[in-house]
Amino acid sequence: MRDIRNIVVLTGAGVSAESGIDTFRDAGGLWEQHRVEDVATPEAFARDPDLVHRFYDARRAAIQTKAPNAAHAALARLDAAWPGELLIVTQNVDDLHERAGAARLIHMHGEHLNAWCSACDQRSPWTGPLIDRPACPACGLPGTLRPDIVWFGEMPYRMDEIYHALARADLFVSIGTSGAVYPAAGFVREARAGGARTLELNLEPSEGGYWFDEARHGPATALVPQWVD
Ligand code: BV8
Repeated sequence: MRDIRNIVVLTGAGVSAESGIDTFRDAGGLWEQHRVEDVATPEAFARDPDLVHRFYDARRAAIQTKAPNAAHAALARLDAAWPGELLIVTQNVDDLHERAGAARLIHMHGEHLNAWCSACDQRSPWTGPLIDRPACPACGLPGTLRPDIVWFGEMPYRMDEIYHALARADLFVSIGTSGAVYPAAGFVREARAGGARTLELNLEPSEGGYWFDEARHGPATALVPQWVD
């Protein structure tokens, strides 16, 4: 087996579950009887922007009351100590990886704490509930901000960098994701094609669990420190 120098870690909602942030399996369909797929789309935003703003304003407020857990902390320790290449790709839009200290990090599905202006196309730090139609910090226009979140049907961020890292990876570790959403769900196959070993750390087997060389099942706050340390 070749030495492990370059690592790619993919995280999903399961890594933040023990911080008290609902995963999509828990929240899906529970929120005002809407499936996330029905609320997290450009069409939903065009159809009913207040519904979508309420959904994201509520989730953003909830995130700000949560703290990183032992899994986020272990990944931050790995990031600080790993001498080779390391990239943490998160599907999550919370900022718990950053607050734990991770630096080599990509939010492929956007970030709750940013807003994106449809008038000037600038992204800026979120300043308050978007349902109140605050002015864009960059261009000053009111009512032009949307959540800086990649919705279903939209292209995830920084995919070139992610595929480049997957092609070079010696080890791919998927943590706390159901493997239900693409293109993230296909990363394990990209990594395998590049010759990487693949490891899944998840509460239960994911939809793509059979693609992994090894799988360990249990809570992330137990499995991730055990793997990192
Ligand atoms: C795109 C932001 C193309 C929103 C999100 C048919 C086949 C294949 C693909 C498609 C298809 N139909 C449509 C598509 C494409 C679509 C897709 O994949 N749909 C799915 C539903 C089939 N994908 C897209 O649209 C993507 N874009 O394809 O663009 C394109 C090309 C060119 C030009 C333009 C466009 C964009 C997808 C991004 C959508 N946005 N997030 C928001 O956050 O509000 S997705 C959202 O759901 C999350 O970000 C995440 O990615 C996904 C949920 O997944 P998980 O994170 O895995 O969460 P989940 O709850 O599902 O699972 C949690 C896991 O944790 C479970 O396994 C559980 O067991 C585990 N767990 C729980 N507790 C713990 C734990 N594990 C450990 N410890 C614990 N304590």
